[in-house]
Amino acid sequence: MFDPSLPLSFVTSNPHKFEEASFTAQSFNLSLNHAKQKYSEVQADSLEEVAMSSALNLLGSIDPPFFLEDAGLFIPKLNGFPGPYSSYVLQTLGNDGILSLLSPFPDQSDRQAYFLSVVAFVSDEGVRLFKGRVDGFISASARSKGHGFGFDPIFIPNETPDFTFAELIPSEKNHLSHRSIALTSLFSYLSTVQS
Ligand code: ITT
Repeated sequence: MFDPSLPLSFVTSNPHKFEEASFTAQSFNLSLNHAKQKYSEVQADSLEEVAMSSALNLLGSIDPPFFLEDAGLFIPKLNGFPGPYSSYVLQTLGNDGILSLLSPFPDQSDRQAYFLSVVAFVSDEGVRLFKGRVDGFISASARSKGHGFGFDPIFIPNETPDFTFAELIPSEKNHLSHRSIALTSLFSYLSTVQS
């Protein structure tokens, strides 16, 4: 059972992720508490494994209910790279590094990419995973109007082929994003189990 009058914590060190999640929560009349902390993540081949193991690790130190999210950018032409290693790759190669890796492949069909989000919701009843995916392609160069974060300047969702995520205003990104899809699924579930 979930009591919507109690605060629901989102454990994340990333203020952009928290802002986006709060935006989605508003449409469900939920308010989120930012449990701002960096937690250790296992190295694994799937976001599901990373999210599940992070949730189980945090169970000892944070009172449920809470949720966390593991997200990543997947590029099929690069065999799914950077995928679960997105954080490390963004810090080391950056968006320019991804653009360089794809520079031999100018055709849009070779530049397909998708973001995945796996949200792990922890309650007294255990851990439940919710997923979201948005498909698009990698731009020829980084483009931003100052919105978004991370890989947003190089990711163009299929629904807005002229704009990167970083060129969309927050409500437009939120309408399409992997994160809002996963969280809409979590918040819809919560509305069915309210006490
Ligand atoms: P927490 O783990 O503390 O929540 P994080 O920033 O490390 O924060 P993730 O592991 O989920 O979050 O994200 C992996 C990387 O992917 C990270 O470098 C993000 O900046 C990037 N990323 C995640 N979601 C994104 C999005 O919606 N747009 C652009 N980049 C994103």
